[in-house]
Amino acid sequence: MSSAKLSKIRNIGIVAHIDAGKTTVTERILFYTGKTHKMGEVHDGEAVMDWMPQEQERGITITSTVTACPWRNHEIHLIDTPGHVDFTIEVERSLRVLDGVVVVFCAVAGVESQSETVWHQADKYGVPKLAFINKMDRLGADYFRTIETMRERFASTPLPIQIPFFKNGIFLGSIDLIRRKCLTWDEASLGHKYEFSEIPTDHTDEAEEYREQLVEGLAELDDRIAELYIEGENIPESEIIDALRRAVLSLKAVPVLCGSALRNKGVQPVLDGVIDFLPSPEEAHPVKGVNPLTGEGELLESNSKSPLAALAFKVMTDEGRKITYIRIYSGQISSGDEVYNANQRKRERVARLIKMHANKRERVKKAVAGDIVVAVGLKDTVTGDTLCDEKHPILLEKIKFYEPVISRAIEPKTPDDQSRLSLALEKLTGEDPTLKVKFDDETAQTVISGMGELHLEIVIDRLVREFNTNVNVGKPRVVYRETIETEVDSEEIFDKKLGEKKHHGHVALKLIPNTRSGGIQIINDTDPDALPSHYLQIIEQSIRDTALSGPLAGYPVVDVIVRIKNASYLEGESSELGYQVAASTAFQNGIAKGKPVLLEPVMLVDILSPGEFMGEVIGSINSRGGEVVNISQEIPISEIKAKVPLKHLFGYSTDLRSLTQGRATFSMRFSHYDKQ
Ligand SMILES: Nc1nc2c(ncn2[C@@H]2O[C@H](COP(=O)(O)OP(=O)(O)OP(=O)(O)O)[C@@H](O)[C@H]2O)c(=O)[nH]1
Ligand SMILES: [Mg+2]
Repeated sequence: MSSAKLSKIRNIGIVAHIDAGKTTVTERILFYTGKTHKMGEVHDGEAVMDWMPQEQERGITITSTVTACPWRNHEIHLIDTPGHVDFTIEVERSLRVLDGVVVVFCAVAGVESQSETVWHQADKYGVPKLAFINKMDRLGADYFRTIETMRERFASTPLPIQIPFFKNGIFLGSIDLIRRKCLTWDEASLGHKYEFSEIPTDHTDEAEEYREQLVEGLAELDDRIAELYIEGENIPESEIIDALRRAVLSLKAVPVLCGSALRNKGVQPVLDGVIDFLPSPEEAHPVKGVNPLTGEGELLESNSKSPLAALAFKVMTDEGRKITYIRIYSGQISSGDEVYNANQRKRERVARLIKMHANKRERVKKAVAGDIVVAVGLKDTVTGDTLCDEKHPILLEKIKFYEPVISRAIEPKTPDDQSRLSLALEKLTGEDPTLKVKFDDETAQTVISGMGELHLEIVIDRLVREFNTNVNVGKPRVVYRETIETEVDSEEIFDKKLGEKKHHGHVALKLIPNTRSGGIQIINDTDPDALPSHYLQIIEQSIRDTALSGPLAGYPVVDVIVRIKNASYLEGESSELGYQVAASTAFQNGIAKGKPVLLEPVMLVDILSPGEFMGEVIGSINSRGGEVVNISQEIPISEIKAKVPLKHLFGYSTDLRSLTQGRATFSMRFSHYDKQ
């Protein structure tokens, strides 16, 4: 593909808090770009993008869905992501492979907690944004208040390029500040047709005032506009669009638009905004990789002629087959090609390439830099692996995963279920890096752990429906961590003859309590010449493996600094097995001596409630051992942020609903681990 073609691609994600309207916006996009001929509604269980039965029944998105659609001679690859915090991994990995995002806000609820989280995630990956303030048709919608909150909370400047247009209190469309036009949508065509007309005279003053603010805001960020502004020139449309594009790509500004996806208003300008302001793969922040042979960093060129570099960002089972979503950063892949998996150091064959449209597909022969496609036939590739050219190996940065905080024991109902269970769990964990499975020897139960109650509920539902495996399920339980409270020394010598061979290993460790969230940190204090370096790697790996199960209740050990003080070497007798056992035993004994304690997950809870229930809400937090960290009292909805131990939050949504006549909502995300 020539670079002219690359400039006509946009890889875009739609991200936001749960229920902001991401899927509804995406369904309109598919409809207006001619990809679907019928508009599916989330609340009817008919959204094309929410194709899993679990999504349709609950009216929420669980798994991110990729689709491609044409607009203004460009090709937009779109990923609709879930807003529920249990599925954050879906957002994280989407942001990792996207070049730009549309952040959707609900005009009534404003900037909700998960929108804030995804905004910061996008900042972390340097992804430019466009903001769409949705649900302008609802009572209590407040466009400017939402923008004010964005200004307070985010580093980049929100610049409204539209203001809402109401008539007799009814939301009809928007006023385009750049083009000085009024946009209204035709209801009969379900918003397919829309009209640019002159701004009604009673709105011209307001429109000019906000246009002036837009130009002033841009002048502060862009020298070219500043010049024209000082000269007092009338700044042409094209200059504003170009300057805004520069400001968005450099992460300084975010254009803001408004609409009501459900009422079919305001969606096409979002597509225009994607083309006008968000980057093509060539303009996206350059992707870095490391050459595994030299350890040196390399910047990748977004070019189909360069050697292949692609990231596997999602693995799924589709009609019993394993499929792998990949983003190609440079080079190209044709079906039938052999590619090199640099993480696994293995060659893999791409049997087929498919372009996805929600859950429908189109076979393609070739995919090039900038594309997001599905590869069929990759047997060993897992989420986060890099596919490349064996002659030019490269490792792209891994995707960050989250550690599970909730577990449930499951037991197969019949021997047939038993035999299906392990295969089913293997497939599910292959798809979902945040799902962990452990077999508990003592109780002979399988324990699955994940990000939250909903996450595990969906896993169990899929076991039954997709894998025909019936299980009895235990209550949800908190996943604790273990750590030590005092510093200890621990030394171990392993010396045994196994068969004809002697095995020697000697390790002396100092274990020191680390700060919270410090993890396991291993520091080598031994003389560099004392021990061949591969034995040191064995010692480190053995410590990390042993830390997966602590002495108190088998939970992972965290927050310990491990100093390797000494490890003696005996020529001819030292062995891998010797150091492995010595390190494991020294670590285990040390933790048991170091006053081990349990750490519990504490969640950051965000409650939105009408002001009249504040007393009840705060009372409910206190009674659960929580601590209120912030209250912002606003009309009509107040927000309370609190930190509450996860073990006290089971069933909280039901309690909160009954306390507030169903009018408060809450969301939570992991905050930190703390002593009980
Ligand atoms: N009044 C009104 N309701 C809307 C609008 N957009 C979406 N909704 C409704 O809001 C609810 C949630 O919409 P979704 O599109 O599923 O929201 P989402 O952001 O995809 O939600 P998750 O994927 O679960 O995070 C649905 O009932 C929609 O019909 C709008 O513009 N106005
Ligand atoms: Mg959705």
